[in-house]
Amino acid sequence: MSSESHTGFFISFEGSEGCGKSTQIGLLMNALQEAGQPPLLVREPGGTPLGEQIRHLLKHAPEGKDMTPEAELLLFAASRAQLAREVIQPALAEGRIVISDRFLDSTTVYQGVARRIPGESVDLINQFAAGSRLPDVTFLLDMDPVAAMERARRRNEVIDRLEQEPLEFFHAVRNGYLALAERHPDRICVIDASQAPSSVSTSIRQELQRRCHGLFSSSSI
Ligand code: Z5A
Repeated sequence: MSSESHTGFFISFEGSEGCGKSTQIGLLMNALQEAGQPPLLVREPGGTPLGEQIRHLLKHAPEGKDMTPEAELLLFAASRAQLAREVIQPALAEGRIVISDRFLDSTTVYQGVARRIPGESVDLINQFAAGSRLPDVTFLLDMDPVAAMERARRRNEVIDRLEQEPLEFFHAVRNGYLALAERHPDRICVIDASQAPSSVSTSIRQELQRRCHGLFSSSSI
């Protein structure tokens, strides 16, 4: 699919909680399977046995209650460092398509913009943790955070530590993502996530087809 030094294809999904990442990833997984390109799916934080323990600490463990922004940043980075080397890089080296539910842009925006950790520190730690391979394309599912949160609440799941932040936090996240997309227009593709799931999914497949010509048959877009 690519040159020897840049094998496989790496796709990440980003956006506020409830914007529809899992839904769209599921639809894309099905489409890629039908196209004969079964992808590998990973999530952040998590995706490895170590990363899943870190996920629990970050989201639900009582020990995380008074976590400092700096400790939070380093835990997300530790999870990513393990995932990148244990799972993502080997799969890409085999030429596979890898889909990640969040990757380093989440840290740039949540810890950098919303938690106000200086950008230079976040960039340095992100680079160290993720290594040299960045996503080939990132789908930013953009929508009003209040509407996204309402969608998420309808699932009736236990509310985790990050979800308890005030609304301003999630507005900062949205604005942070949009500013990041302006800085990386070639990599980050902004999709209107307020549309129906099938329309969002079509926009994503069309963009992938544009970047990887022939990935889908024209009848499946
Ligand atoms: N975080 C961080 O701070 N720093 C980092 O570096 C990283 C992460 C990597 C991870 O949470 C938290 O960690 C996250 C950021 C932070 N915290 N917050 N807040 P997570 O992994 O548990 O969850 P999430 O990534 O935030 O997403 P989510 O809650 O799983 O939502 P989603 O996957 O984007 O949405 P969904 O499950 O597909 O859809 C939500 C509901 O809406 C569901 O009932 C769907 O059926 C429905 N839906 C989906 N699409 C539509 C459309 N188009 N119309 C109507 N309804 C829809």
